[in-house]
Amino acid sequence: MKPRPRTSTPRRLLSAGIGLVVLSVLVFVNRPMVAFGADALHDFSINRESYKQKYGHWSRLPVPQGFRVNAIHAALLNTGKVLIVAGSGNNRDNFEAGTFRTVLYDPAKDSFSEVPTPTDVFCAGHTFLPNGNLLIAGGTKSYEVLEKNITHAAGVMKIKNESATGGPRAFPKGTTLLSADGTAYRTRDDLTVPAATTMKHGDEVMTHAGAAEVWVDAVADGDGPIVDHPAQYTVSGLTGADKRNIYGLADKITREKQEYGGDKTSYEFDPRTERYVRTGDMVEHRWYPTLAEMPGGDVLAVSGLDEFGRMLPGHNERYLKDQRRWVDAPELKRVFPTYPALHLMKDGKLFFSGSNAGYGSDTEGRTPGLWNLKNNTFKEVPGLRDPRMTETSSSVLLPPAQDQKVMIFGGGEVGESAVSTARTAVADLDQPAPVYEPGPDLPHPARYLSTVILPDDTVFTTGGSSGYRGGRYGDKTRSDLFNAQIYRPGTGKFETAAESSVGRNYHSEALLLPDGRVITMGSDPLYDPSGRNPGTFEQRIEVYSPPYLFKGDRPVIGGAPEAVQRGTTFAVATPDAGRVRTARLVRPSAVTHVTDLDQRSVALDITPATGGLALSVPKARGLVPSGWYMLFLTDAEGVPSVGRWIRVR
Ligand SMILES: [Cu+2]
Repeated sequence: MKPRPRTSTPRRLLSAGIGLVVLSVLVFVNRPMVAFGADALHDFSINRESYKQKYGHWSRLPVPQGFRVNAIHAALLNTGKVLIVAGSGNNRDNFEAGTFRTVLYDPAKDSFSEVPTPTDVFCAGHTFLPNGNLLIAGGTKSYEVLEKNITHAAGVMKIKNESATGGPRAFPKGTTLLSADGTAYRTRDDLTVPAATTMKHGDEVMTHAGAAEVWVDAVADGDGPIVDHPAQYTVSGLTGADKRNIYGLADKITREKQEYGGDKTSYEFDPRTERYVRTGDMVEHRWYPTLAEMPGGDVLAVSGLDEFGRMLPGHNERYLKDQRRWVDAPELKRVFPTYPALHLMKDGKLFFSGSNAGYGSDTEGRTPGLWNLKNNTFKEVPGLRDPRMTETSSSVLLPPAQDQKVMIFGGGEVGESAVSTARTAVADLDQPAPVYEPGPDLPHPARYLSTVILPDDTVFTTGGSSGYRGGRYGDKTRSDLFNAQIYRPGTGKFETAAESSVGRNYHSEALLLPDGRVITMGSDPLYDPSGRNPGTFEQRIEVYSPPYLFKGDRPVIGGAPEAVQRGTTFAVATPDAGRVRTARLVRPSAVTHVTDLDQRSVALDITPATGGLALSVPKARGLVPSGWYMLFLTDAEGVPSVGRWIRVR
């Protein structure tokens, strides 16, 4: 161990004192210098070594112009690089131009590179697979249209085919449908309607019409073509039996707001080739789905908006990782709001913390609870204060994962509501009848708070805003929060951390880097500071160095196996065996909309061994899902090693 050279304490105090005196004089005698003086004093304070040791330190990451993107999704790959995905980046011009972006940031080399992005993965779901690839599914097929911009009536029409003999029928984009009074509507896409199917029930033959849905637009502008009730439509050009057998049905055709429409494409992002590799499509189109790891390593896609912007009514599906394809999962039908936070627990159940982002029923599917995938039962977990304020909250499986405790932070009421909460709560899911117990309040009510598990068994929380998308809260037009804090599960308290200098609200993310720092990105305010004009997407990136990086030498991992088996013990070489107190496998983050279901920290039992330590990996797959982890050795002062990548099989 070689101690890091340091200025001696008395010298540091002396220089600090002189600096303070000089700055104070500037502040008092030179009025025009006041602002500069205060800033300089602040700069001076936050750059003192003693300050960093207590609160940590933020720095701005210089991002070359060509790599500044709207960070909507971020994931740490097992190459140590950060995948930053924008897709169209919530920018209509990009969407219409087909400009979809993904960049990779390599923190080890401090370099960026561009990755070709085949479709608009904006607002897809993602999770890491056991092989280390990032499964990314869903995204954006169409952008929302606000009511004020809608010039003509439109809606979803179901085209039905009662004929079992004519085969599937294709209708090109622009096919006209007519209402009873002759009003014309045109289809927006090509469409194939399957033939009817027949089934024998005893002597009776039952016909089930084939059906397919398509978006239709009224040919004429204005309110005339609005139909506010279910009605039938004829397909223009069909005659005879065709005209009787094939027709359209629509619940309503209106000039209401059109929501974003989901996509069904799916990829595995390969960290080695750094490319998107197409898999089979999803069964459903999904915008804002959660991809949750299942106990066996397959993945469940849950919730989302369909291609017409409608909430999927509990239709979930699973990814068969070995076949690289999606299959319907009607046995797991269950309604959740969009981006539900589903944490994999030790026994294979998924805990829905209540956290979610954006859309869904006001009432159905918002109650926290344990979802048993074996029999599709759901056991509610009661006790959450402010239960109506779970939208835009965040939640995390507290470290170590063995404690089986999930904590929820902040959140707001459903939709564009001015109401948000500072509440936190912790559920101990190892209890036979788990309940949410109150945790300490956050310093301010917060939506979109980022939560990052650190290697020293604490949780760093940063960013967020009190108002909806950084907007008005109380008497302020902007409500970004710059305070950061570290939650210590051992004491159940928050400790103040250094303040960030960039506000982060909607569409922002933070994740742990292998070197123990935290990177923060994104933010998508609805309005500019005046509160009247549209906001600008935040493209600056910051990096936070926690206090443990200013406390001296870090334990060193000299050698470790590349892969280990669950339930076995492996050896690590370290010259610091004597001072290491904990060993953790930290699973890398894959985060969007402050929902990060991948990150978790698993405790390894430590025993002394020649030349280092022997570490034991727990047996339960629900505790340690297969995949890549960062191994951190941490000393009694909470100073962690640099993370070393290990694959758990
Ligand atoms: Cu979004």
